[in-house]
Amino acid sequence: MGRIPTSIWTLTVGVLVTVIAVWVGNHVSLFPEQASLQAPLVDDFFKLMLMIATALFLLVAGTVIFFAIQFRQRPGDEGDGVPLEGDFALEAYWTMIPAVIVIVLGVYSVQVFAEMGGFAVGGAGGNHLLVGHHHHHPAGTSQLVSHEMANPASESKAKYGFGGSGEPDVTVTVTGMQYAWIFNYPEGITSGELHIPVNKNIQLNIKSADVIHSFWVPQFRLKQDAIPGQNTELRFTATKVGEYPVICAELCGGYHGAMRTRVYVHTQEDYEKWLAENLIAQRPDMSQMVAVKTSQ
Ligand SMILES: [Cu+2]
Repeated sequence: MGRIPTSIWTLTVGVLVTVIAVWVGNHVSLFPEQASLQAPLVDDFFKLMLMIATALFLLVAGTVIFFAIQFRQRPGDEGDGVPLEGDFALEAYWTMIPAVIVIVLGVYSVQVFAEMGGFAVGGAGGNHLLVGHHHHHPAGTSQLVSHEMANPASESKAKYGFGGSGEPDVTVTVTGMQYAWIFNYPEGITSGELHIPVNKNIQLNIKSADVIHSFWVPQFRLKQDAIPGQNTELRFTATKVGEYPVICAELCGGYHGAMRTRVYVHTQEDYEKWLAENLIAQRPDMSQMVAVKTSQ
């Protein structure tokens, strides 16, 4: 072992650590399935972090183990160790390398944030669309009444969240309250579950009726706070038909753990069917609401 130069050893260890780190990054999957266009952006970023973390772990743990064995106390050795103090080159390296890693991750994360629409909040005016939508419906009055009751704050643009520049295909108002999520559709439907079509540009206008909640769908890799008095926005495209959990990710009270529902990603056809079925099912309630309103 003594005959092999240190540089060869360093190179070998470096190559080995890199190969293992890259393999771990590409083969170890800690996340649930990807079900949105945004998911791969988050996962690629996590993959890079996992590679760096694996390499650092191997280097640190490897060095500790190697030194413990190589420089262990030999029989009959009762002396002190060599008096070492400070090493400028070494300290410069172990300051510079983490600094570079942090800067690279920082720049990359901002890029992912931008690609997901983090800098384009309120850009498309999805909230305005909600208001303008009534004109397309012949049953204008009933739509308007039920709608404004459901969305009192629908005109205010979101300041926070993930937006987009194009017009959304489907806009849903999401209300977080202790301890449930309520979904209001422009068509006048109110649901306890989120139903959306696959491969469409979805905009959620998120608000809270009481305390701070957080709308989270792990399979979409998306999470957005519901803040009382301040609407937020979430723009995404679901890519896989299926059923995924919606979880409140902000401790909001005693039953926070039970604040869960589902998001159903349908084909366009099934989504339209669901819309039609629920329009019919909810119509009696809607005309009742109108009747009450007019009789006052
Ligand atoms: Cu909650």
